Amino acid sequence: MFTLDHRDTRSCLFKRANQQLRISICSTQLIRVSLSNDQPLPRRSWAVNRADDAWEPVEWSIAQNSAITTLETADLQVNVAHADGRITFTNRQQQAFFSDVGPATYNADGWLVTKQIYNSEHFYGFGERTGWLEKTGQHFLNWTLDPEPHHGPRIDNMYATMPVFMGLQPNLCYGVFFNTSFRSSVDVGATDAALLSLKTQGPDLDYYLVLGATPADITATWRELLGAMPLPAYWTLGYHQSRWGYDSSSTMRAIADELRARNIPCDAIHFDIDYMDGYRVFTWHPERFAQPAQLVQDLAQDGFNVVTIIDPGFKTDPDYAVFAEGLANDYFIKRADGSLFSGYVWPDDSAFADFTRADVRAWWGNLHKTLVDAGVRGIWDDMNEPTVFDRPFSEGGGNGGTIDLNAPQGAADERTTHAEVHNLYGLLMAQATYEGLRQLRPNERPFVLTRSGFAGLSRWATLWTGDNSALWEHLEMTLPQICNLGLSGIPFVGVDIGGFFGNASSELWARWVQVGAFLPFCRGHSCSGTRPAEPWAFGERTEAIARAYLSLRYRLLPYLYTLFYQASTTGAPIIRPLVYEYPADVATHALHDQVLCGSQLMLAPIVRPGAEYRSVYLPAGEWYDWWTGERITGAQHILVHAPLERLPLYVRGGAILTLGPVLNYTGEAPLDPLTLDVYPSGTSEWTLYEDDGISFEYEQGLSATTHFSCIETAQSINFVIAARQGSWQPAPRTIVVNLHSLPPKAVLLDEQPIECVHADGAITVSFVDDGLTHTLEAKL
Ligand code: NBV
Repeated sequence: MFTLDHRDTRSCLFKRANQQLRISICSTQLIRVSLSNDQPLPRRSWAVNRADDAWEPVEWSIAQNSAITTLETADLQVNVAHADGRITFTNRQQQAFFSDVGPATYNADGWLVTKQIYNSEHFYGFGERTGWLEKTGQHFLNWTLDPEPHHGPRIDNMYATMPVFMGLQPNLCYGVFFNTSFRSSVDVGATDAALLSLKTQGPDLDYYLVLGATPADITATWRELLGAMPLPAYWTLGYHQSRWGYDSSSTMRAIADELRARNIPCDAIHFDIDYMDGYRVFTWHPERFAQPAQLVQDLAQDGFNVVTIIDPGFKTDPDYAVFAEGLANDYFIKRADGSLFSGYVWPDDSAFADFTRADVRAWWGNLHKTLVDAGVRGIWDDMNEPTVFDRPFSEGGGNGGTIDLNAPQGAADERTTHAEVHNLYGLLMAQATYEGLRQLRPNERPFVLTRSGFAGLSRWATLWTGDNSALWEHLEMTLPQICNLGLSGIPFVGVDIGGFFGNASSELWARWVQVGAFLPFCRGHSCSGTRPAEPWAFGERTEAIARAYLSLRYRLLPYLYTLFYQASTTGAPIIRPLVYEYPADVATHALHDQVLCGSQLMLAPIVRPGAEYRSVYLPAGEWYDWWTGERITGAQHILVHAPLERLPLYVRGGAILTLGPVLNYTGEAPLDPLTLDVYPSGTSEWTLYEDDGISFEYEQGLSATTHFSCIETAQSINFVIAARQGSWQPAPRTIVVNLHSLPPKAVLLDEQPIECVHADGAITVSFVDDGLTHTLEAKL
C-alpha cells in the first residue's frame, strides 16, 4: 500500500515498506516520476540540464479517495493507485497515455515497468538506430558500443544512446526521457504488441513524461530539459572533406588544391588518425606532418578549416609526456583493485581519462592547446563509446569491448562505477572538449564532432552516425536515422556521405551527395583501403552532380543557418520527418523516404539503384516543384521522374526562401546578393536570422532578424520586407526578389510602378538593402 507521505509545492512523495515514489510537477505538461528502494529521491541526473526546482512553479491540485491520488495540472492528470503504485496519465479530454498496466517491479535485473500501447499509437525517436522511421514492434537497448560493420535493420544499439522517444496518438503527442544512464531498454510492442516496457539496471526507475499536442511541443521540451544546442560557427555548415588515409601534409594540400581547382565548395578538411605520432593523442607525426602550423595556416588561406581527430586512449608509454602527466595526476580510470585500467586501441596499450571528474575534464580541455595553437578549428572525438579491444592492433585487434564495468569512476564525493557512466563517456568527453576549446578561444564557437553521446549531447557536439557502408540500404537508412535523432533532441547530425566501409558506385555516390547536401552536418568520409571517394573520384558526371548539389547547399546557407537558429532557440530539428509537420495526416506516420529540411523544403531522394521514377507524397496544401516551378495541390501521391542529375525537391507553398551566392567556401564573399525566393500561397511569413557567424556576441544581442510576409489573393500578391531588427549590420548588399507568379499586369515597389522581368515563372526585382521596410505588389 502506497501512502502519501508528504507534498510540497512541486512534488508528492508516496511511501510503502521500503519503496518511495516521487511525482514531481516541473510544468503543467512535464512530470517526473521516480521510484526507488530506500534511496533519497530523486537521485542525480547526469544529462538533465534543468533541475526540477528550476522550472517556473505552476498551479496544480491534488485529490484523493481511498484507492487513488490524482494530481492535476492545467494540461494533464496523474493518477497513482494506492494498492500498487500503478500510474495512469490522462489529458484534459480524459484520453489515456503511457499508463501502467501493472506495478513497477524490482529484482536482480533492476527495474521494470510496463505501459499500455493504445490503438493507432506510433513511436519515434530512441536516439541513434538503424531501421525505418516508425518504431513500433522493436526493442531498443541503451548501451553505447561500436556495432558490427554493415549494421542492418536488426542491429539494436549503436555508438550513441538517447533514451528519448515520443508516442503519437490521434490529437495527442507525448515524450519520454528515461532518465537512467545505466544499461536500459525500451520494448515497444516487441514482446507483446499491446505493451511497452522500460527496464533499467539502475537502482531506481526515473523518467520524465511530457504531454504536447504535436511533436514540436516535445522537441521544445527536450531543449528545455536536456539543454539547447548553441549556434554553430557558420563555416561548420559548409561541406567537410575527410578520409582515413590522408596521411601527409602533401596529401592534405593536394586534396585542398583539387577541391578549389574543381570548384567543389568546401569549408573543412578533417585529419584522421594518421596525423599523429604513433597515434599518441595531442601529437603530430614528426615527418609526415612536420610543420603543422604552417600547413594549417596555408589551408586557412584557401578557406579551409582544419578538424583533427582525437581518440580517448592515451598510449601507456612512460616517455609520452601527456600520458605521464595524466598518470602522475591520477586522471585515468583504474580497476576496482586500484591498478591502472588499460586496453588496446590505435596506439596499442592505452589508458582512459575519467571524464566524470571536473578536474579531468579541465585537464583534457587544456590539452587541446597544442592543436589550437597550430590553428586547428575543430575536434573530432572518435571511439568514445568507449571502444577498447582485447588484443593489440598489431595482432589484429581482437574483440571490441569496453572498460571494466566495476571500475570506479567519479570525484570523491560521487563515486560510482563504469556501469553507471559508460553511456555517458562520449557525452562527457564532448563536454570536456567543447569547454576546453571555448576556454582556449573564448570568443569563437567551438566545433566538436563526436561518434558517441547521450541525451543532451547537442549542448556540446555535432554527431555523425559512425561507420556506415557504401550500401543503398545505408543511403535509405540515412533519412529515418537522422529524423529519429532530431526527434530525440539531436538536430546537428550527419552521416558519412557515400558510406565509410566499402566502395560506392558512381551512381550510389551521386544519389548520396544529393541527400548529404541537405543534412545538417555534411561530410564526405571513407575508410582507408577503399577506393578513393572524393567528389571527383567517380567520374565527370558524378563530379558535376556533387558540384551542383554542394553549390546548392551553399546557396541555401542563409536558410539553413536560420534553421540552426530555430533548432537552437526552439529545439526544432533541421531535418524532420513529415509526421513532425503533419502529425494529423496518417499518410505521414510511417513515411521514411521523404523528409523536410526545415518547414519549407521537402526532399524525396532516389535510394535504389537504377531507379529514375518514384512516388512522392505531397501533404495537403500547395507545393512547388523546385526545378520546374510547377504548382501542385497536395493531399496526393505523384509519380516523379528523377534521372540521376535530379533530386526530387519541393517547396512548400508560402515559402520565402533566403539564398546567397554560389561560393567556394563560406568566407569567400559576403552574402550579396541576398535572394528571396517567394512561393506564394495564401498568407505566409518567414524570419531570417543573421549574425557574425563565429563569435558569441549574439548572446549579447549582436544579431539581426528580418521578417518577411506574403499575402496572395486572386487579384494580387503582396510581399513585405519589414525593417531589419537588431544591432548586427550585414555587409552592403543587393536584395533580389523572385516572386513566383503568373505574369502580372503591373508591379509596384513601395507603391511606385516599376519595370521588371518575368521569366522562368517568376517576377524578378532587385534593389539595395537599406534595412528598411519595402513592399512589393504584383497585380494579377
Ligand atoms: O580513425 C579511423 C576511423 C575513422 O575514420 C572513422 O570515421 C571512425 O568511425 N575510426 C572509426 C577508427 C577505426 C574504424 C575501423
